[in-house]
Amino acid sequence: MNKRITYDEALALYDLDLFELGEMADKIRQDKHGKKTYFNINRHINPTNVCADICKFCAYSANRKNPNPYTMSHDEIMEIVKDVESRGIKEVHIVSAHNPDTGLKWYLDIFKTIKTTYPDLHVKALTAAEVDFLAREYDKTYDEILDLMVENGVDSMPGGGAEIFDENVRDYICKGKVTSEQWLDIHQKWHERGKMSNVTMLFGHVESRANRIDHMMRIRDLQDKTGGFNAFIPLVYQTENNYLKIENAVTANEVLKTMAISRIVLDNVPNLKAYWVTSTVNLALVCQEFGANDLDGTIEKESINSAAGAKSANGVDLENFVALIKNSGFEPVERDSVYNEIKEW
Ligand code: V47
Repeated sequence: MNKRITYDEALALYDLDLFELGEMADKIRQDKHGKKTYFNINRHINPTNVCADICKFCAYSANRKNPNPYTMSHDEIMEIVKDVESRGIKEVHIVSAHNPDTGLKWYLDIFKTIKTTYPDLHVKALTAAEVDFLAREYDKTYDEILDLMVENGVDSMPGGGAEIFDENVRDYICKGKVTSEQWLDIHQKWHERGKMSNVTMLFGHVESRANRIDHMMRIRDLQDKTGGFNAFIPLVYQTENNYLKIENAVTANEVLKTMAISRIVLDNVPNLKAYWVTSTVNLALVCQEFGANDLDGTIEKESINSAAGAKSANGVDLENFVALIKNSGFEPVERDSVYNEIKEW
């Protein structure tokens, strides 16, 4: 059996030639998934941008730089869900800001309404950052909030809010939000309920390469205990309309290296997602040769990353998406939200 890579060895991988690294990651990808690239037909819904927290990297929440607060009514959300369901969309990915004015019921009732009306629609909702916010705001334990999520029909949790686990960087970019330990604790508790989730990493801002490896190692440790993460999703930091003031976007070389290294380090996480929204579609296609076996989905409408400059606001259409995967030499496979295969396109 291959020896597991250590923290120091993982950090040293950044010194390798990009293509050498790509070959190592591609071998792992091919062993796990062959040429298959997974995607799903999904719709992101972001019901409110009013936020009690101030993350320096965020361009989505209503604030001085984005003074357009909105909060959708449940009727408005159900109009969207009705429309997407009628067009065959199989997952709604519902993530909001941390709105202190709506009440806990507003956050939870919508899941129950969706699930009662459309039992087959997968509800992926509430990041660990939202769980922590709701627990604090409404004086509940994490266990209580997670139980309420299950009772109200949440099927899986997205990987948002992980950012970078290193405490110093975290303090600088999103002080006051869920801590790293709490983020991991919430996912552990979710997994202990037999539920699956994803995990992200926001990179390309003030963090170091060492911080990224530390982030991956903490994920690997939890995954050893629970096995509950479906996918790792490195999110490329978008530079516009936020308070971090990073002028130079991370290079494609660094994105590809980070992808490849995460494929090597996270030997226990089955899927590596190249989230085209933050990497661009073109680079996400290249990521398929650097370890990535998942391209998220058609998305349809996206608000969080597009607020920070990503050209993703209207998603991509299915035909085009499938053709791009095929033309880049891979096999597009539609999956459900927990990675059961639905259809080879
Ligand atoms: O947690 C915020 C990130 C995340 C910026 O689980 C930014 O399948 C880049 O988590 N530049 C939300 N990123 C999105 C997310 C996600 C997306 C797709 C799939 C899944 C999944 C999860 O967006 C936040 C934060 O890390 N974000 N601002 C920015 N300026």
